[in-house]
Amino acid sequence: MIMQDRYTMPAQLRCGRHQLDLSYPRVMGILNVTPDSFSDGGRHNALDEAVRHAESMLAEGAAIIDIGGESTRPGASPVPLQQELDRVLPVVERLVNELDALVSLDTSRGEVMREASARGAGMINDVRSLRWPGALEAAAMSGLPVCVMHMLGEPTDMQRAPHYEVPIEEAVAGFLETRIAECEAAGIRRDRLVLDPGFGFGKRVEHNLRLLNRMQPLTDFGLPILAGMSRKSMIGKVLARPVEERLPGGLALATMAVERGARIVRVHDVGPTVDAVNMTWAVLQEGTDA
Ligand code: 7PJ
Repeated sequence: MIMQDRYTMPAQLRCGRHQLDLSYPRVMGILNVTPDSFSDGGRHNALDEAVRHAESMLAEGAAIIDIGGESTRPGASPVPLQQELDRVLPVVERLVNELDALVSLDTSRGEVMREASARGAGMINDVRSLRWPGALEAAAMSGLPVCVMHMLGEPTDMQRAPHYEVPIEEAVAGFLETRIAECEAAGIRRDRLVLDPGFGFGKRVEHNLRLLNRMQPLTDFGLPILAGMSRKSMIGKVLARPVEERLPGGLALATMAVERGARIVRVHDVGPTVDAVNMTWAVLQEGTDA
């Protein structure tokens, strides 16, 4: 494993026509276009409403809009390919053409990656880390940065008694090390990768808490880290809050993720998170010339 400190990681990520400056923490706004999106109640599935929602997240300071057409909530099954294409492609087109947004595509399918990159998407975000057939090749061909995420199992079964033989942070780092090697072997250069611990994906609440507290094995890769904990059940479990009351808990987690080295936080509530991470960053930067 190459040891680097978190400040030597690539600070600029070329995302198609966009350049993403990661010399400070950035916020990725979640735009679900699945009718069953658990925390939006399916309210953002109409095209116009999706565009309006993205526009407001950009106005609140989102650097990236992450579009997902497949629900990966625990227990969910994959949607048919055509349905995923029909859901996400019109949204990609409008966000790129009308808002000039940096769009990331939350997908595991090579076909969706190809079509979305042809329409101007700037990043690939695959919760399955390019393990589905054809995904590695499609991602490599796109030339776009890829977020590779740790997940144990599949969304259909991942929360059924997840168990690890080694400490969670070692399991996640080992998995990501293998995925980095596979990506590099397929022609995806290391400086195109973003790493994600995969909070909530095949992890118990104790695993999630420990992983956030011990991110160093992940930051040691010297690559940007993306963390997604917004409204997740780890907040619900610790604080006994329903999904619509998880913002304060989520802000605490976003703050902590940045303090532990994350450079992208993936959230539903963009405005409050931008303030939380900018405040955190000001403290972390005190005394430097940056
Ligand atoms: C994540 C994601 C995450 C990345 C989802 C939800 C579930 N992509 N897609 N990281 N979570 N990279 O938002 O609650 O944590 S879907």
